[in-house]
Amino acid sequence: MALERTLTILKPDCVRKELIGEVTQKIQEAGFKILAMKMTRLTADTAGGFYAVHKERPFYGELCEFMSSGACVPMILEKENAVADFRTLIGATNPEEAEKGTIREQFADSLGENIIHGSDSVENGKIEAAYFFSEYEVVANNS
Ligand code: FUP
Repeated sequence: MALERTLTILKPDCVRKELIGEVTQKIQEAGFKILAMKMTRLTADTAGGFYAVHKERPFYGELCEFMSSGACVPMILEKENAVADFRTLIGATNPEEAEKGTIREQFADSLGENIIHGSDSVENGKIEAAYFFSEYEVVANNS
């Protein structure tokens, strides 16, 4: 299996609920190496750019409002088969449909406020990583 990178965001609800530590621990225990990490706050415009693929969807406005409602913590993660394994770790988009033990099942309240993002492909992961990090902020993690 190939070593891959994926982009995650601990969303504003994750930060507000003071779950940064607990969720990050689950990510690391699942074998993901953190190559880049920061706390930042999106504006409605930058959130809209990140989710531009959903521009025509009815939930787009609420999504941009929520994603810009507070601080978030994006990270670039690396692991073999990272994209698929991370989506397994976080569970279905709707926490009511997420498998038991997944991050969304454990911590998320609703479809709209579902704690965490994970890239859906290696290609999108690269685009999303570049949205938050310059190449100088991505550090090799050999530990
Ligand atoms: P995911 O890949 O699991 O992050 O899900 P999507 O890209 O389909 O959706 C991105 C975000 O839009 C979700 F995290 C939450 C929000 N969303 C809604 O609010 N309502 C929907 O019906 C679908 C998605």
